[in-house]
Amino acid sequence: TFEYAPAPESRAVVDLKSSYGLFINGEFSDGQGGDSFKSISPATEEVLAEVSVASEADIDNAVAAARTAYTRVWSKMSGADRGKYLYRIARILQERAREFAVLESLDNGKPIKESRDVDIPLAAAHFFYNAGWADKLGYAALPGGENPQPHGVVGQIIPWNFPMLMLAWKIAPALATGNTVVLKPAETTPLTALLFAEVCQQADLPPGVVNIVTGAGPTGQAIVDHPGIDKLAFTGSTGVGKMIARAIAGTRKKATLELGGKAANIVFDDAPIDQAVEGIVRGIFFNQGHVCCAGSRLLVQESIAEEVESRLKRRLGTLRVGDPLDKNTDVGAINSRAQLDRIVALTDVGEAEGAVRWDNGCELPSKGFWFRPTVFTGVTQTHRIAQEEVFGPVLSVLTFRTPQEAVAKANNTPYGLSAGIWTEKGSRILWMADQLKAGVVWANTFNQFDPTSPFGGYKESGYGREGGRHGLEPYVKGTQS
Ligand code: TXE
Repeated sequence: TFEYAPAPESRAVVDLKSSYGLFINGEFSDGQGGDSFKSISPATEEVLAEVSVASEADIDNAVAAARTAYTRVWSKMSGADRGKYLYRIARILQERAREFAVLESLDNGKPIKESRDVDIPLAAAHFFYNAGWADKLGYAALPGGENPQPHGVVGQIIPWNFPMLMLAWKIAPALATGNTVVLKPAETTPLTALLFAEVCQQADLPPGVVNIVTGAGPTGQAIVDHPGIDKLAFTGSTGVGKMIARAIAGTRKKATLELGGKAANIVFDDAPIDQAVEGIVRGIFFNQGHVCCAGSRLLVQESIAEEVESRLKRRLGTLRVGDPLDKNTDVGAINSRAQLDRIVALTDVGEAEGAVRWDNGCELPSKGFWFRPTVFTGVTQTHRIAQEEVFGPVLSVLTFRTPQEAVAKANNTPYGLSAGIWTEKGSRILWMADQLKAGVVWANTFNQFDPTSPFGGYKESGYGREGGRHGLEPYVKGTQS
């Protein structure tokens, strides 16, 4: 292990407060229950800030504020005017991008080059994209035809792996379609959502249109159960997703659920190998593997398996693991001790079940939550590391002989969120994409995201789509989810 001093100059762009309240009806206030929790830096374990816990009474207030804003202001406003607010928010996000990126890396542990080049620019892009729809909903082919109707007040619960990006995926289409929002960020990464609340003030967004409430599971549960919520959107674990589906069964509430994944990244023997190796690395080590669509299973054709494995190990040796604020870092910190414990437990099972474990042997910082980029070879379909989401920097390698076998193995998990195919043959790409039970299929690339493209899963990966025109659908009446 080694000690490092977090890069101080980039940290200075963030005006970190020692404590944060809830953002309800356009203002910050402490939670009524008086409880708070600590948001800590996963890279150093230092306390970044004390954050209020929203109680049931606070959720009542947030929902009431959202309802009033909906009936008096937001539902009366023209789409063009709603769009102006969204454009304004998007521009402020661009102006304050550096501040958001540094705060995201501090609170989440992800490398600054990812928060700087992916999370924050994409979050702004989602606001721009949805702003463009706000006055064109009649052309969006949504239920409701020329006059699609919003649900009203939407409760949104998001995870910790892409805090700002998930916020943008949720808030931008909800607002564009005329809903108002009560959003809860994850308890390990609340800070960029609270900075976003400042952006709402800066954009003069009418009070109550966006409310940010912080806290853990019980706060989320209070949103799910609140009778004043018309629709829910959730991204997180399959367990909590199922619980939400049960909680709203028999009520008028709708829910969009984006849950886990166990994507196959499928490499054929005619693939451009160097590109494929980069795609495998990007597929699983991007964001420490805390990615629902991560390419956590490599399916490699038997004839090239040995070569791919050895190239992969060589490439992993070059990954720089460490300070999230260092521009050269490739792999940052694991988001929380709880997540690190889960990764350790499941990788121990992988070893116990007989898979061969290899890690890149890099030095790890002495404080914080860290896990070395790890590869398991000799994995079979029944191994738990081939079936369950590790949600960490851990790749399971399986082999196949024929395209049919690749499809059968790729589809053989409870999930169906994404998949990747590496081959020179266009016809094979089309055939595979059709056979794979995955909401997103990438060909000769992986983990590419764009606001114009819908994202979402099959099977236990959830239902409903986010992004693109399809991402507007769940926010208007007359849809299934
Ligand atoms: O998720 P939770 P956790 C998977 C991944 C990970 C595992 C556990 O495999 O290892 O889930 O992560 C809120 N009612 N994913 O425990 O608990 C919670 O406060 C309402 C995949 O962190 O699902 C947070 O805001 N809300 C995933 C959000 O749910 C509740 C991303 C997600 O946390 C609640 C995250 C309740 N009873 C984890 N309990 C993906 N699809 O990207 C918790 N929450």
